[in-house]
Amino acid sequence: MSGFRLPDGFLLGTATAATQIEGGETNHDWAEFCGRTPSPIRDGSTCLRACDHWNRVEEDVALMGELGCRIYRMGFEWSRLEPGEGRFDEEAVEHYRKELSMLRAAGILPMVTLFHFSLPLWLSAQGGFETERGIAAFARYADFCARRFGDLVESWATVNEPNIYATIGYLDGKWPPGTKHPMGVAFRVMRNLCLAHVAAYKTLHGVLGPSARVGFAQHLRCFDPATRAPWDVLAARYIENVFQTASSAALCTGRLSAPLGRGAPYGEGDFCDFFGINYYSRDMVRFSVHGLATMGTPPGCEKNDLGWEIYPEGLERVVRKAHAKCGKPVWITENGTCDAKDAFRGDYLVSHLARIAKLAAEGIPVERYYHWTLMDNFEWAEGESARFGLVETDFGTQRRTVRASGRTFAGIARTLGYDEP
Ligand code: GCO
Repeated sequence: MSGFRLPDGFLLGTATAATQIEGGETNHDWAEFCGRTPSPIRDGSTCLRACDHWNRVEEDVALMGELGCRIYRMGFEWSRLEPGEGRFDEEAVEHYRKELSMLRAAGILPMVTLFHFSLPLWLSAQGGFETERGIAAFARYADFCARRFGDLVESWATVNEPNIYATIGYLDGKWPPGTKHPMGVAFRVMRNLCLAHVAAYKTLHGVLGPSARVGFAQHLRCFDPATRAPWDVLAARYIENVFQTASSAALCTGRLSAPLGRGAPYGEGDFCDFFGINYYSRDMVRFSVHGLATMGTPPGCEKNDLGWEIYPEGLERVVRKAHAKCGKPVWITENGTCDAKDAFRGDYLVSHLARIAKLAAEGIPVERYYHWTLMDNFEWAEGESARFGLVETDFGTQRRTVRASGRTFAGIARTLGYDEP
């Protein structure tokens, strides 16, 4: 592993999501989902516990200080802020305002994600983003957040990973709503989430003016053909397009293309101030007569605890592509790995940041890196079993312990460089 230097002014921090860390909230679809029998969560855990962050904000902000974080991507839990349709909760507003102020006082700039997978129950009962009502509801919520938090939030990620949300929730049925839907429904949800971003982008700038920084966090992967056979090559290209290229274009420009639709129902324009990329891994695609394609990993590759290939070059590839297409500064809004033993997370971090340093040295504007994630948390259908934290969480006692990789991160965050030991 070689050393690297990031440009002056480069910002590092961590990313989290409200549902994955806060605990204690019963008024959203993930809480309802976790409560089903048999449990749809691998280890039977529920997001009601998570990291109890709602009651430990101060401790966790101090932890970020220890890790040298200059930025932090956090989520608002929509159901806490808007527990009933059009009814907003002042106590939750106060809570988040306090948290944002605490971060700023610690010298950490807060980015807020407005939608990170959990829907208030009143909205999931209406079908969430299956219909355009979801878009209207989201725009109203964004308007509220802009007015009440605009003075404290440094930047905004409207929606998180429309493509992952639609595929795992609606195609695989492994996340709420929890049943497999026809492909058309999944694409409609993806489309509506992209348009919800466009609507929220306009709303946030409408309230906060041109200086607000608004983008999204899009999940980008590499899709490579498993063999050189033309059908595998075509399948890989096709999957890349339907999974991420079409939705990235819709998020940036408001214009829909197949399989999401046609035209620009919410207007065509320039709808991101930064391109937020969540990058984790790559899939090797093989054409299949049964369901279009199957995904795998290259033989003998290094993998994390969840079997995802560790492929740092992929980060470089997705950044190049996204920047070439959209021309905006790129922020890595998530990157990290599942490693309970902390055996390879440090190397993962270093090898991925080395790619960022290389891109920045070439003049590609990659400006920020938010590591996923601060501490082990409730990892959706994997529950508490999948550990992505720079900090280890003991869920029983809620004790946090900084891992060796956390210390590596802190060193890089402070010096903006890494020297090979
Ligand atoms: C996602 C989310 C995160 C995950 C992370 C690790 O990609 O599903 O944005 O909430 O926890 O990606 O899987």
